[in-house]
Amino acid sequence: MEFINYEVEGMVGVITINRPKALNALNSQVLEELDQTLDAVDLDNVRALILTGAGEKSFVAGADIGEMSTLTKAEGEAFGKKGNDVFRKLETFPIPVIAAVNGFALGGGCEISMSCDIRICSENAVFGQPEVGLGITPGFGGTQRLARIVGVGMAKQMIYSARNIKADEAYRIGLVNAVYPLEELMPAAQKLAASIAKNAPIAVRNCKKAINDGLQVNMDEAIVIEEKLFGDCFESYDQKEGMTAFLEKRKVEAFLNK
Ligand code: DAK
Repeated sequence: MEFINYEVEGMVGVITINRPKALNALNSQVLEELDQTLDAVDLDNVRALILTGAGEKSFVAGADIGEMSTLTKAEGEAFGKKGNDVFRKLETFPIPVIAAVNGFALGGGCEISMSCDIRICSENAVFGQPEVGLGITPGFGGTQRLARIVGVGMAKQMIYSARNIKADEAYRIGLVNAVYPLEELMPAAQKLAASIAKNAPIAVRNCKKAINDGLQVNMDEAIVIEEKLFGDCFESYDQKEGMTAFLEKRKVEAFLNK
């Protein structure tokens, strides 16, 4: 792979978008490589992912403006679909994904971070949806996910005005869960990922699915989704081990993802 690095440490996989000369902007090749990387994740052994950008300046500075500038309507639609498919794959990926936002997260960069389950960022992070200043709408889900995360009023203000916001404001409006000095960001992401990875994997996956799927339907249907995923945990080795350990007043020996 030219633009994606993937490393596994323990039960955590780290995906790094590695195109620092263009501030990790998303061109077609980056999107294809990211798609292939997600397909290759060993879900038997990896229990959480971290997504970050190479270098100290940028997470992802958006979709590649050079590549987009000459697209026809049909090509623009195809590019949008390519991005949307991989972003959706990330959003519905069976295991949790943490975005460690280490700098610019503009346009498609903000959008890819919003396809992750959790966002944390460095103090130099900058978020924004500058598309209307380029004559386009956000095309990788920004109009939909930003409104769901920070609320309709704030999302409309950010998108209509194309104003970038800094890390402290992103934290204040709930776009990120925490802000760290740059050098502490990846250790914090690793620690968070490890705290997820130590829990029962089937239960964690079912929680992700319950939250994601439940948000798409009304409360009556959402509760049924939760019931089914709750029931699905029973008779698993991990459910038996988790509850037996509690009753025997001992620590869980190991969750085995079965
Ligand atoms: N695309 C391509 N190259 C980029 C880039 C981008 N988004 N952002 C930065 N670069 C490149 C620069 O061109 C420059 O390359 P060289 O000139 O060195 O060859 C290099 O990265 C370093 O950038 P700067 O020299 O500009 O660095 P500065 O520190 O001065 O400025 C900056 C950093 C992030 C403020 C600035 O680079 C900037 O404003 N970048 C553009 C940010 C932006 O507007 N991002 C949103 C892109 S629009 C859709 C699908 C998707 C989308 C929309 C629709 N459908 C098909 C419907 C998504 C749209 C977007 O994401």
